[in-house]
Amino acid sequence: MDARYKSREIERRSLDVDGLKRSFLEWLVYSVGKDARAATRRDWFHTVALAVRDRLVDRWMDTTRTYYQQDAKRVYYLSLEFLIGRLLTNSLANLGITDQCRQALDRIGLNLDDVVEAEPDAALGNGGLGRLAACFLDSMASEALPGYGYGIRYEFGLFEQRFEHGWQVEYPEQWLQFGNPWEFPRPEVLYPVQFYGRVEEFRDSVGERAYRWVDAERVLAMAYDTPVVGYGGDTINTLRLWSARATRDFNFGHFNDGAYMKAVEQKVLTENLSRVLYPNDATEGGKELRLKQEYFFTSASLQDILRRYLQHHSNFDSLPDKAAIQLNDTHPAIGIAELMRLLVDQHGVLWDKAWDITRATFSYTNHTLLPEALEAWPVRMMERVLPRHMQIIYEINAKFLNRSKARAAGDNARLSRLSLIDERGDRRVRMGNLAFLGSHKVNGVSALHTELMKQTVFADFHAEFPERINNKTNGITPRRWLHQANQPLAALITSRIGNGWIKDLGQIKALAEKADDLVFREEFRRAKRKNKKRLAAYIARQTGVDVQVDSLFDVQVKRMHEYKRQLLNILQAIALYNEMRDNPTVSWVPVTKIFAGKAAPSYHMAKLIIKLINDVAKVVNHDPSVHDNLKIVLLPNYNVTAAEIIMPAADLSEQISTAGMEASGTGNMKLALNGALTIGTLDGANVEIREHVGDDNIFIFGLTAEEVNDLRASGGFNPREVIASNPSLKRALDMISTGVFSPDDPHRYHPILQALTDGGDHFLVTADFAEYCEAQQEAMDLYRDQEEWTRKAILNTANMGWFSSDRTIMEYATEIWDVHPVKPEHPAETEG
Ligand code: T68
Repeated sequence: MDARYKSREIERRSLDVDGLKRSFLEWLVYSVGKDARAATRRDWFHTVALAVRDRLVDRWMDTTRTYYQQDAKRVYYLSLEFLIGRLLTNSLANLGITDQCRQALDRIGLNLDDVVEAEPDAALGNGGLGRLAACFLDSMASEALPGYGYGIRYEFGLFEQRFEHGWQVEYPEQWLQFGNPWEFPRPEVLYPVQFYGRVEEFRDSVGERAYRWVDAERVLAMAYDTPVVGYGGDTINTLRLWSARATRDFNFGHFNDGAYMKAVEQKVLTENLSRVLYPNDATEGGKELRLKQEYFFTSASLQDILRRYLQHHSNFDSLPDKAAIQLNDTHPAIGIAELMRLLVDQHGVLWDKAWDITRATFSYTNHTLLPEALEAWPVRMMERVLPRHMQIIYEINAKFLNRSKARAAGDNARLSRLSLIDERGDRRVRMGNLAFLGSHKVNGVSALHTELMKQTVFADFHAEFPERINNKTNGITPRRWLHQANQPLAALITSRIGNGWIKDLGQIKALAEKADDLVFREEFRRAKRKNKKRLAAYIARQTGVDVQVDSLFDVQVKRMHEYKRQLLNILQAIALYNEMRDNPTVSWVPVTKIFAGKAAPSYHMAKLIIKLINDVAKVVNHDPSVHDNLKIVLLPNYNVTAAEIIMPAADLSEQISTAGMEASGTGNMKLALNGALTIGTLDGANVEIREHVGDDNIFIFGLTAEEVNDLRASGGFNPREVIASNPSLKRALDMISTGVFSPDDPHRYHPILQALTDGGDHFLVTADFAEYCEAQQEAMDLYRDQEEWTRKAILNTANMGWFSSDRTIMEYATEIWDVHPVKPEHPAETEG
């Protein structure tokens, strides 16, 4: 090989400062095509990302090759969402070259932090569900598990949120606008995916009845691969995202009859399939394009999985020994019918055998109990879009109900609840039931949620298959959420207990004995203060509001939803505002209420609550009579990058959902790990957080899930009475209803007041208000005692080790997937 190329190749692997610097300068010129004097910050980001990418390609290929050579069992995580965020800091940290990179850039006169800022957020998800998938990718790679993520390469991620006159306005989010240096397009990895058409019956070679799907429309799924770097950089897994491409016949079919423009138009329409992420959070619209997205990525992924399997096998008997497919919610649940179709129609496997293989291969994670969020596709739509799948679903259902009938002894109500088809009203396919039936394991995402699954949505299935439901309490990756996002605290922890916690978060427990150490407390506070200063600067930049760094940072960041009860929080803020004005001579604990979160564009109530928070903030922040003791901010465009600034800076973590409604929550874990104290209900994973951090180190209030259930069942709750008997609540609501916060439109908040009164207060905001205010008071009182507060904050950090997604993912690996770590084999690095 030409010596010049050879030296360049070695350069590409070099991890020292000089090698990195030379790579940067070369990449800038030869790949980005810019002169150092003309390069923008974005050019430098692309340069650095490409140079860093060079340093992981070898080990990426080693990882893939090792899996292949060992024919290792792989796990395939199918998810319509991967909320990844930025990758540069993450890749550098996981490769262990952050310092070298910083120095190399320094020598060119650049600052790494500025370069990092030029990376757009990969926002291919709505919230917790998508972020969980991203944490799992990090943990699978860090635990050396042969894991692949499969999803959609949306051109537009979750919308950008801006506030105009306090109202949420959505703008397209164009993360790919300037190219994506992390991805590798694979134009040769292309699978056909069909829609519409009809099913034809025929006799196969042995005279058996068989079916084929004909006259269908065809779309191609093209792969884009992104390397997923595990901590330490040894294992580098793959995230494969599919993009829709029109077939070639589409492009040229009309050319000859002069309909060229029409053909091109058709191509654009076809490729719209992967254009945009649906911004739904927990409400399913029944939109045809959404169904097509679900089937598109699921079918392409399954074809890819079978192709990989067939490289080593000639029949499908051992598919379940070689592939575990995890369904992240029901979004990819059509995969169960698709695998049946591929096995039976395309590969000639007999039905019963195919069903055994399918069930042994799939498992399903449920993320919500909210009835309106359980996917149910109209049968008529399914028949039209996926006619063969509809047939297969009928067949699965008939066989299942027949078997159950024998045991149900005439209990028709029970049978109709077990059915895959909801026969009430327009007939619908219950995707949750399909996912349950087609999986060998079904899990919830916190202990409470899993128990409620057994008692509510899946009660009948649980009776039928008592071994199938299991719990896998969610977790978060300590790499992104502590090591990268909170460098002051990470450095402090490492200085005391070493850096083993990054890979094994359980070790962080050793901090507990430092909670009584005054010097350690002081340093812990100093780290928090640094983070709060950074957040204060961010708040000033984003909202123009100046906040006191030494005030209590009270943080509620999550999607805007009535069940999450941002309304409860803002009502308490109004009550506190009134108290402060009534008692100006009292020395108040200064409080900064920090909100952030997007509302689904069609969720009017959530958008009205956003407007209310902004309206209240405007009044409070400009009222001199509270002497800056209360500030309220609603940060626009909450995303992963904003979360990385907010989580480390919080003192108090708001986890105040109506008990029984938040499946788990993961923001609760990020905040507690970063030393915030939780104020929360006994909902989702809050219950387990309390068990780990201890009852004394968390503020629990409100009705329990059981009490909520009883209260609703008895119908014995009258919000008007509750309001009448609580003067501070009544006053807050009166202020809203008389237009104190909306003088331009005094009736603006009528729908909110209506929901709390005539509407019956479904989310029990008024019912929990008094106890919530008491808990808030307790938190403020404790905050005065900074030593005691810090002690509890340290105990929170120290006791959150169990909430690492490494723990979660290893539970999935051993209890659901039977997948084991595989260490990549690296050929000698110096080989030429
Ligand atoms: C969340 N669900 C749960 N859904 O609400 C949260 N839904 O409690 C849990 O911690 C988290 O999942 C992880 O398990 C969601 O985030 C969605 O984003 C969503 C998106 C589309 C349709 C329905």
